[in-house]
Amino acid sequence: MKILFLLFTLFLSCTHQSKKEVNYDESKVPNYNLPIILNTQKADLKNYWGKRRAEILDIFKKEMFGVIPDSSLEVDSKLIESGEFKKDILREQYKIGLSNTKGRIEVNLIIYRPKNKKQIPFFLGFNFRGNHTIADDSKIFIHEDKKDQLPGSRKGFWEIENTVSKGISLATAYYGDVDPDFDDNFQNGIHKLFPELQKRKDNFSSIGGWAYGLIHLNSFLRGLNYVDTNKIIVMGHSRLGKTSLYASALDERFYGTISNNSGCGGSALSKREFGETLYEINTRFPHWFAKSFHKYNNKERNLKFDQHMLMALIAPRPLYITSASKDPWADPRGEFLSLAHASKVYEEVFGLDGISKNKWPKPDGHIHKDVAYHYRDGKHKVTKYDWDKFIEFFF
Ligand code: GTR
Repeated sequence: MKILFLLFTLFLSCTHQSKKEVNYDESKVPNYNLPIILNTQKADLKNYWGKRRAEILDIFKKEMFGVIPDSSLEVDSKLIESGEFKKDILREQYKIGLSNTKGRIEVNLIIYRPKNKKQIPFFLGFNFRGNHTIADDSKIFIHEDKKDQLPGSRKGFWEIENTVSKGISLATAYYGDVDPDFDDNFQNGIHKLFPELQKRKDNFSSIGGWAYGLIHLNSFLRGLNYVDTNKIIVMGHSRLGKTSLYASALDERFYGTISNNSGCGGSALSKREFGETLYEINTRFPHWFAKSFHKYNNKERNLKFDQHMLMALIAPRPLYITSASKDPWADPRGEFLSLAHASKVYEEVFGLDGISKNKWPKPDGHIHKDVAYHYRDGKHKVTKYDWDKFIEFFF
């Protein structure tokens, strides 16, 4: 009997699928070896990077976010409403159709832009609760699926007047329009247009789907005559900050990238196992990543890649990572270290100014070089402090 019990315990510990206590103690971070991004002595690093970049992107597709459709969807659009929101701030609401032979989905995109300006730079990002929550603007259509959300309730996350008064536009859509955020075995949203991509281990995931959606919204914006196509910055918070990193890795037309408090599976190094772990994230949100990523649950040490490599795929374009001091679940220090390691590519391949030699700033400290980081004192969210810093860095 005793032997049976021992064997059973051994079996349980071998499967490693059980919940480990979440670690918030720096002294308990395991010793880890980070996979090296530039594993070469070659002098011609730019040439080498072309191949290495493709290899790393392939790892992220196969092992983490899943495959992305080869082809683009058809994009159709209709301007359904426009008007003046506040003095010199225009609002436009579009219905954007994304389709192929299997079907069509509709994304509601809202744009706020400065009046009388051409060649306007843009922040593009998804919102969590419907467009009607992003401003106190009674003209915004209430999202059918988000009627429970109060109009304007998320205006502090977006700070539209602040941004637009500085000559910058904002475009946003509810992320659930692209793919509803629950595990339905990929039957709805954008996935229903690609059923053939679901049988594989590196299946088309939800973060993959959102990123693919952002790529199409980027294409749409580029077709508007007032957009500065050289200055479209993809922005995302939390799960959508994980998405902005992947979207920018896939779509080099994005000029800049912001990943705000994106934590596990976003900016934070998984191998530190600090705060949210792969077991935690894959258990609670099994649809966010490809099935192939689940084998790393409680086995972070087996990863042959980590999040610094995802950031490196964005080089040499400006990249902004943030953390918040009251957000240990996202592992602020791991978010900073990830950017410090990714900086090697900015510095060694492109001769840019990274943060590899910088110390982790204190709360409310920031570092703005060719990449940027700030550590806001406060909670897991987006605030005016964040937007002010983004604008300071990018413009
Ligand atoms: C949490 C999740 C995080 C983060 C966050 C969010 O529950 O564990 O990884 O993405 O949600 O997106 O708000």
